[in-house]
Amino acid sequence: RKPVLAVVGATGAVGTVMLGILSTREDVWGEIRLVASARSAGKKLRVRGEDVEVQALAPEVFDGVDVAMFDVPDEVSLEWGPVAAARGAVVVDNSGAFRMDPDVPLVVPEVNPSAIRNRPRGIISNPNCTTLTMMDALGALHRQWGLTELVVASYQAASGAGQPGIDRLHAELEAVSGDATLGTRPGDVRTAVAERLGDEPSPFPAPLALNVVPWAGSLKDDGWSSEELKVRAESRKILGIPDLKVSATCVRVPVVTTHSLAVHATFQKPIKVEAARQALVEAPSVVVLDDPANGDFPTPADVVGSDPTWVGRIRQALDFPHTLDLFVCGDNLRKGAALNTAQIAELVAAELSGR
Ligand code: 2RA
Repeated sequence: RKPVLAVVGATGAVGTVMLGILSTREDVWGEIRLVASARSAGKKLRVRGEDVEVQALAPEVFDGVDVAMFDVPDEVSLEWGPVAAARGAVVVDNSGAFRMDPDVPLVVPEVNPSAIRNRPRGIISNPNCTTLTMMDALGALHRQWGLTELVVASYQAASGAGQPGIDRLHAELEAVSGDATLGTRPGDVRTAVAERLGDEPSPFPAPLALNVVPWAGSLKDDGWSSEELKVRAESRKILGIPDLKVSATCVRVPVVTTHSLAVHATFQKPIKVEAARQALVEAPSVVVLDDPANGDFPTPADVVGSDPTWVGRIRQALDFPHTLDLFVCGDNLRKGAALNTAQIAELVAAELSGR
């Protein structure tokens, strides 16, 4: 019997991409059950070429389910993940609720696939999309040179904040269109956005159109954002380097989908560009696009909708012989969320069917 899959949060931005991914990857699933909040129950969504009715989240929807993928807010995962696990499903969760729980593995299939086997709570976590965007590239380099320090700046897309983030960016872009003087006087973009969009709540703490916003997540101690602390803690856990030195600055940019990172990575052994490039070319999920003389490097607008992690601008840090600088782009809704979750779920499916 093929395993039964539940997709919880099927109607969100990640859920929508997930249904596309499930429709195009090798079909390892028997029944696929779609689950969302009561508000969306009864809606029909297309998966594997069929219309499937969305069911409201309730304990019974997990009966007979082998694997349950969750893409819902932390508090919903916290409450319902254990309910699904208690009913026998292996939960693959994309929220932040369980990622740092020592009894919950945090998995990137290209980096630490065997971690899925140690899941005493029946829950496996999917990393945050910002961390995930650089993990398979860094995992490939770490295997050969031993990563010791990581300094990163992120350039995060609006869809990291879900469909409300996408909708807000488009609304702001419309609000600032048509006035070629905007962006030349202090506060003019903010005023134009406020005049057109009024009090409509935004997931971003400043206008994103014609701007960059050095903030993602919530405020933690000493001025750090939750997103920056996740990059640090999750990188350590996934790569299995508890004392990895990490410093991150997370920034939102007016891009719809695909996160980018400027990475300054330091290794135990001296590292040269050509050898690093070779290791990245050989990493199955990484594509190297690095020919600046011809204007070739990854950009979000070009790589959105694709599965790989794209790496370019690979340089030897001039004053640091053990350090590489590189630029990484990855679709935050695919490898950053739905695709990695699907890959983990497929590993579990293979395990359950004894393959
Ligand atoms: C963001 N990483 O980009 C978050 C979402 N998971 O906002």
